[in-house]
Amino acid sequence: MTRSIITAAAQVGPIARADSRAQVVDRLIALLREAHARGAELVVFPELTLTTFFPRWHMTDPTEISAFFETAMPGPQTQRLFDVARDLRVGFYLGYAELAEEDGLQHRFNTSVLVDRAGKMVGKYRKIHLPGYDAPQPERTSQHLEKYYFEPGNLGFPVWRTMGAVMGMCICNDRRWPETYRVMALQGAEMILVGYNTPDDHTGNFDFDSLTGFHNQLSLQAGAYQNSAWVVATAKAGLEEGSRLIGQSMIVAPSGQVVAMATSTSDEVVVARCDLDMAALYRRTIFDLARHREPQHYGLIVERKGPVPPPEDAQP
Ligand code: CDT
Repeated sequence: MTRSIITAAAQVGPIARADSRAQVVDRLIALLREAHARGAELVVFPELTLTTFFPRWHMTDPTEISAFFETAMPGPQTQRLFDVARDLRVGFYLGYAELAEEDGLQHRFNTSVLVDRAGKMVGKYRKIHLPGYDAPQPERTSQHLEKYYFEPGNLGFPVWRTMGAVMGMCICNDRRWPETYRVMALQGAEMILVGYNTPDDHTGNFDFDSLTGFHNQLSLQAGAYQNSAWVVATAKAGLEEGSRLIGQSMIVAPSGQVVAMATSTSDEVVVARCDLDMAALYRRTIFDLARHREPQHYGLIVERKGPVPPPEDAQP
């Protein structure tokens, strides 16, 4: 019997700094309803879906910063979205800025949650690979201050058996790192859900920035193929407060093929039926991790941050 989940990437166009949560949630509900009308059982929203991409600004006033964060999920502003999704029996991934209290201390994370078709919160992920800087860079024309606003996630890359599949989550920059997919694939992930906000000037070097769309696709397709998983990737897109966020929301099959892609940088839903047996086929054959993966022969994997230094006698 074929196992499949009809899945939507619900791309969100620009959100202005002045837009209220209510305005954004209205847009998300409209996208959710459209996805449902097109048969979707699972909808993936972007990273930091509920506000403009605020790490582009250096704010110092704690009250101003807190306004971009959620202390509860669902909270008073987002409960409507959860209610509509439950009534329509649609599961979803939602990215948001989380203000958490742990061990009596406040922590800020770039977070996503996974909610099943009955409205139950299945899982939470906190972004591990935070890009950018922890302080403004005066020489740069645009800022990216995720390391200033967030701590690296402390939940690892868990996977969940839900909605008839094994699913994992990651957030934006995580999608560029092979470890992200591999850690989830080693736990059996069949679907990897990711939201992103990617400005087209993010390296500050035009040689690289001109390849932003290519690198987005390359990362998602390689991650899907090398790990035999569906990858559902959703952008916040368009000209947002002077920043050009790429779109290209896409659904990638375990074959590495892109089966659906957004054509705009506005609110847009793309839908595909994700056949989970396709993930199983690759994992039984070319990427049978138990039979073909050889970690004992890879040499020492050093658990350290940054590159491994070359051997002493290496030629320059
Ligand atoms: N949000 C996010 O992670 N964006 C990064 C680009 C910014 S790097 C300064 C990304 O990897 O798409």
